Amino acid sequence: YSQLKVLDSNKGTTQTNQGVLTSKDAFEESFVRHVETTLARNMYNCDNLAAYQATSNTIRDALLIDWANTQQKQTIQDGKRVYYLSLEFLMGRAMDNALINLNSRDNTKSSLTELGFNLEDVLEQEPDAALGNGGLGRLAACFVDSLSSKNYSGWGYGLNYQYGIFKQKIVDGYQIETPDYWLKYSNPWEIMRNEIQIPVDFYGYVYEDHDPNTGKAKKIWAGGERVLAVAADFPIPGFNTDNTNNLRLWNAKPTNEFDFTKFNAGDYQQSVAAQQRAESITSVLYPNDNFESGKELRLKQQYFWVSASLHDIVRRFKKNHKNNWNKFADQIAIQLNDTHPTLAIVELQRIFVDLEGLEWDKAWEIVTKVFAYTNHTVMSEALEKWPVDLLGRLLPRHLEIIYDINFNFLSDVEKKFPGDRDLLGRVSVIEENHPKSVRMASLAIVGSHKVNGVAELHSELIKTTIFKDFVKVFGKDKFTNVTNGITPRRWLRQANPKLAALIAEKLNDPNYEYLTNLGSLKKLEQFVNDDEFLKRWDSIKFDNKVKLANLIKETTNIEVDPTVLFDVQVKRIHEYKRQQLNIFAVIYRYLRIKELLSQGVSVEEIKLKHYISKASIFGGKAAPGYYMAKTIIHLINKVGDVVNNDPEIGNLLKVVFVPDYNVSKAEIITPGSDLSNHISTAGTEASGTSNMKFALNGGLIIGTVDGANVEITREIGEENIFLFGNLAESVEELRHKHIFEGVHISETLAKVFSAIESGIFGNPDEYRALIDGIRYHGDYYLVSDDFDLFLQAHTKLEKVFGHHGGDANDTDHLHKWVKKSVLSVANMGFFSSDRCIDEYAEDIWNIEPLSQ
Ligand code: 9GP
Repeated sequence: YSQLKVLDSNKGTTQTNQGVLTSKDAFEESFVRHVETTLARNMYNCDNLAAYQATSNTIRDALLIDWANTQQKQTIQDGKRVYYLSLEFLMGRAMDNALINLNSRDNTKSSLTELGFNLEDVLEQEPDAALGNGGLGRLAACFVDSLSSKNYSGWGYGLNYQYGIFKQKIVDGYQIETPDYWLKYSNPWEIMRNEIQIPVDFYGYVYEDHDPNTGKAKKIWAGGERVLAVAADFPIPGFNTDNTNNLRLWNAKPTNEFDFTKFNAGDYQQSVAAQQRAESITSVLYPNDNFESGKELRLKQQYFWVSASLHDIVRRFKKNHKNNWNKFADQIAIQLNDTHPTLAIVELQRIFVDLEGLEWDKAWEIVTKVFAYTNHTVMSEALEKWPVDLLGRLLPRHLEIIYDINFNFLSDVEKKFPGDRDLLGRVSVIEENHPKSVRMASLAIVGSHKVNGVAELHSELIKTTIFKDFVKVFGKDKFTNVTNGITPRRWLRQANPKLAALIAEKLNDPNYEYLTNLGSLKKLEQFVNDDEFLKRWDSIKFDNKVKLANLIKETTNIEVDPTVLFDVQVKRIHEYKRQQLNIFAVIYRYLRIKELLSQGVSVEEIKLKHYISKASIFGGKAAPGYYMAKTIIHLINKVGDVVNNDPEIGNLLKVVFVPDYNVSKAEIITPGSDLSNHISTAGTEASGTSNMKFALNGGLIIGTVDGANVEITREIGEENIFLFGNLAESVEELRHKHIFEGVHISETLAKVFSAIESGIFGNPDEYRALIDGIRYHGDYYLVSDDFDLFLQAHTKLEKVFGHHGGDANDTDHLHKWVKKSVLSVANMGFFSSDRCIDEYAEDIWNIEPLSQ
């Protein structure tokens, strides 16, 4: 352990000799020391949990050295840094990822074995850091991994929620939410920085005063409530590099200032309660995905987080550059992950004008160079608007600044488009409605130099729909696309070690360098006619399916046969993602199979001529207040109860709902799928990233022409994906038709509806809203239009899958399905989040990697 750190302070950097990462003796010594000191236990009663804690502390010690060195190096090189502001970082588990990125997995595994532990069991002890809802938060987690792995100087800023996304239980088919107190055993990966405390104010009032030195008028924001933001840092190791960036998450704490007036008035309890309330700001993650709830506490969270982050950033800048504000935009880029951090624009303007005394125009010029905004959705219910009254009460000075920003902006628009009052109304940051509100997306666009969507189709759509007027005002160059990506370290190497190893072997790349150069997967194409290779590929998939079958057995008690087609849809439950389309198709399949059986067709014949055996596997959480999504979950579970308990059906069909879908379950489900569903109504899914994860793990996709499916198709080839459904350009027309001409329910869908209405899946009233929404209320998500196309796509793909039943010598399956699987993996290089971060760095942030 003592050899951990070899300082070479002359060069201003430290070199590391991280013995614990490479030497068994050093690891074991550190492990024992942590058991005895950090945990105050002894080796005789060291269980798996203690082993996890001692191991993570050991790895963390090594990580901290890289982290400290990186911060020192970044400060010395003094290049531009990007700050990624995200209200969600859905990190999942940290240990396995750290072991992989630090290249210490083998040493740790064998050291633990010598100490009497099994690495896999130890890894299982770690709770997921579930500080996010879905794609948006997971994207942020992939981005910080890529920032480190590609040697950029980049920090994440977010909130350190005590309760992450709720845990989902399924009771009698219903979703039940229980709190996720993930910090039960403390978090070895967090470094509490109690010395970094930033006061954040709320409420109060604004008055005008005069600067005693210059005599100029200035605004003072006074009174109100004060909360402290205390930093917790999470080192983010890069893969095959020492570069270790920082993820800083804020905790809300009460100030030491105590309200003595209340105390003297005998109201001690109230002043304590007020202090306790402070902590509630960071206590819980809002469990909504693609939906804004508009709650005051949410706005408080947003301001608390951006204010602390901005003051921290400005403080760091001033340490090196004093008040040389001209350099600010050369040193700092800030990316707004969705509109949640938009108040950062206002806060930086306030810091410059009110606190640092800059002229308004000068300040605004810097602000707009610093910020860039990523839009992640076109869905109106997810676009944030804050009532002016609420915002003005909570942040009175900010509301004034927003009005000033808007006044200047509208004056410019008026000059450019004189007399176009409608345009002014549409682009205004203030929506003159009831209630009057602040449009956060408009504010984000006005205050940023670039706005990007997250896949080509989505980036085009925002330019022609929700942000059309802004394209007119600012010109199209301000709008750009950066297609999302995923980190292949977690989503290939960690989730699918056998496949990652086979690829490394075939690419002759023992150090897995392809993981930071994912384009080299292309070389796999040369093995596509090699039967031995295809068999190995297929048998790895089979092993992963066995693992998934075990997870299903453990969590639902349902047995699925790993030789059948695993047909998966795991993601947040949302009407636009259309899990209802999928379960309706499952119901149809069940009804047809029953019909065939009743006509005397044998199971064997059904398998050969009609339906191959399959397991439909679902997973995902519904926002607690989202009735329709919860109804869909209920229906899936009830269909499962009927189908799985029908003795006639056997392994022809199983329907599974895996409870509490999260990152660590995704690491098992993704590699274990044959087929995954990405079947959103065209034009609604901005990108999707699980589609990338499945394809990178050799699963094929059934999908609509939506989000990143479009580019996945382009990369892997149309023949390797099963596309169906109406296109985005027809959606408006179809919706219109539904309203004016009614919805056409095909014969197949009608059968499904009448089965549900017959009560075989429980009380039909429970599904009334779901069915009526389609039949009588306009079928907004076009389930009726795509249903038969979906069934046809299934028929087609099942022919390709064949009846292989896990038989590696079934050459038909090998040559048709497995080849497609290989070809899709070989062409997924584009979807590495490393490529994505390089694009942001070059086109938006203007930053270069650090020299190593
Ligand atoms: O719904 C999008 C999803 O399509 C995308 O992949 C993800 C990351 O860009 O963001 C999601 N959007 C939100 O969660 C809310 O805007």
